[in-house]
Amino acid sequence: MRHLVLLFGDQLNEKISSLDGFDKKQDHILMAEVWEEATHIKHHQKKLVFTFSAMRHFAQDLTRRGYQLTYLQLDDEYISFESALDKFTAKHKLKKIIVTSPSEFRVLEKTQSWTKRFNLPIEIREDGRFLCSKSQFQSWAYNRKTLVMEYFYREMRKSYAILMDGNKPLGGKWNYDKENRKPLKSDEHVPGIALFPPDEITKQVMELVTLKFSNHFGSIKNFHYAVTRADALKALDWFVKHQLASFGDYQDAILENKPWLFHSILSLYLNIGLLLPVECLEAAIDAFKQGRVPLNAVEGYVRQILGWREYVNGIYWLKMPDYKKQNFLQAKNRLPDFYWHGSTPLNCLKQCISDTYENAYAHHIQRLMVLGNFCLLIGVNPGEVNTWYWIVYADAYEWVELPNVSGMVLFADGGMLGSKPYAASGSYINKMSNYCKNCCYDVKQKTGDKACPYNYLYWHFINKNREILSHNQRMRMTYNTLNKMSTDKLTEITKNANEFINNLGINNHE
Ligand code: FAD
Ligand code: DLZ
Ligand code: SF4
Repeated sequence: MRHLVLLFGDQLNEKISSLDGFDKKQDHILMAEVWEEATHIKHHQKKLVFTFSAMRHFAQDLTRRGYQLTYLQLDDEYISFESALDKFTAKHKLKKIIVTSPSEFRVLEKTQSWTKRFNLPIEIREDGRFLCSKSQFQSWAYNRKTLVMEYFYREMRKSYAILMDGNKPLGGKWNYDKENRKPLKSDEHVPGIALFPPDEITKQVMELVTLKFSNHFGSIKNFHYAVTRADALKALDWFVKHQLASFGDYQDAILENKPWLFHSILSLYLNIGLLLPVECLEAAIDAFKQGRVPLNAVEGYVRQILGWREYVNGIYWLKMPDYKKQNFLQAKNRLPDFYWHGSTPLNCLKQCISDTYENAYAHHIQRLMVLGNFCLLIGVNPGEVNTWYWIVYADAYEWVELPNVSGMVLFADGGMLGSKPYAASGSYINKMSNYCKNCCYDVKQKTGDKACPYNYLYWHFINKNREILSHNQRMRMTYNTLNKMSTDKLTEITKNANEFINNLGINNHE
């Protein structure tokens, strides 16, 4: 045996860089289900089913294509990648171990220590699935006063010549965000998503997860995600045919009991490797060129994939490991228990937690403006919020979860990712969703027993962080409004908010 390629569980693509130059006669692949990865955080049960089933299908696929491959199923012997490699390197004489750079800082650090441990050269190759390499992002970020995503996105559009008319953006505007904020009527038809019933392999994994991980968060029932590349490509096709045309218009909308709306639900497949970002972009742009989808929809989608997705990956690798420790607003409270069971009278939170529990998925505005916004307003410490998001979503890996949570939601990085906190009162949730109609609170009331808690929590948050945030130009109007508020009103807001937070039992007095 010449080279051993260790394929990590989120690198499920034949085009992964570690397989470049693979010699089917002399080289070998190792894939391993290991306890450390499954339990270092208590992943949602559906996420475990998705990951292990996709890994097993991919291994089967590669073997059919003539790759020599050893697949280790979860077993007490294989605690970690190291124990899997210990066993393998003891049996086989190798010249080198090759990996594509792992997507997580913790695992990269481990990998870098393996040369010493196994007394073998370890070749760590760049992950070519991203359209902006770590070094390209570093060059872009170097010496910039601000790392605003919009500027990065424009550079990416230019360098890949996507939706461009020469040097100018197609249609004259870089961004159609303002047109992409339409609320949806409750009776509006939504197309649903492509569903893939579990096959034998998935059913076996479901049994394993039920047996070993039933104490993890989330429902295992009704598993319907794609676990093969062929099915993930069908899901992409479905999105482009049935959802993309309305993706832009209703990007920020929320409806009760309609978890998918016009979202693609492709993040799972992109992040695990079953789909490549470039092929999602090509499919969307082809549909636009054929006149099947409007510009605001395709631009909205391109911005998410070519802009946000690449940008958060760039930020993660630029700023780790310090990024994880940031807590600009000094938030210390604990995460409310109901984030784990959804039993709360606040209907918006109850619905979003229930969707998350059922599907290991919630769409962007649910994650940002309902679940995240609440944690921001009640001052939950970034560590616990990050862990929750990392556990509960099937598409969650630290590289993408951390910048979204610490940067976009909690303003824990002091404004590197977002120029101001995404704090909002109940009226935003009422404008974009139909949750408030079925809630015991009144979204129109600002204070008092019946008032929507988001309303007084919002002003309490603004008031509490006055010293830190009032210098921010983009917060000027908000502070002008606060300054005009009567002392009585502000006292009532503070009283309501403190009582509410005390009743949650999350105060950390340390
Ligand atoms: P669509 O609405 O169809 O969007 C299209 C694609 O754009 C997505 O598939 C995704 O690949 C990409 N995208 C869009 N927004 C972002 C973003 N902000 N960051 C990175 N990629 C983006 N996304 C994850 O993939 N994993 C996470 O762990 C994750 N955690 C998040 C936590 C919070 C608090 C927030 C606010 C956002 C988070 N996101 C995360 C981003 C976004 O919410 C998800 O990518 C999106 O909901 C996935 O569903 P979709 O595929 O249906 O997306
Ligand atoms: C998410 C995950 C889980 C639950 N289990 C495994 C596993 O057993 N083996 C594996 O190779 N990968 C797994 N993964 C994905 C890893 O967490 C991911 O490969 C690392 O984050 C790489 O940096
Ligand atoms: Fe949420 Fe407030 Fe609306 Fe209730 S009234 S659903 S708590 S925003």
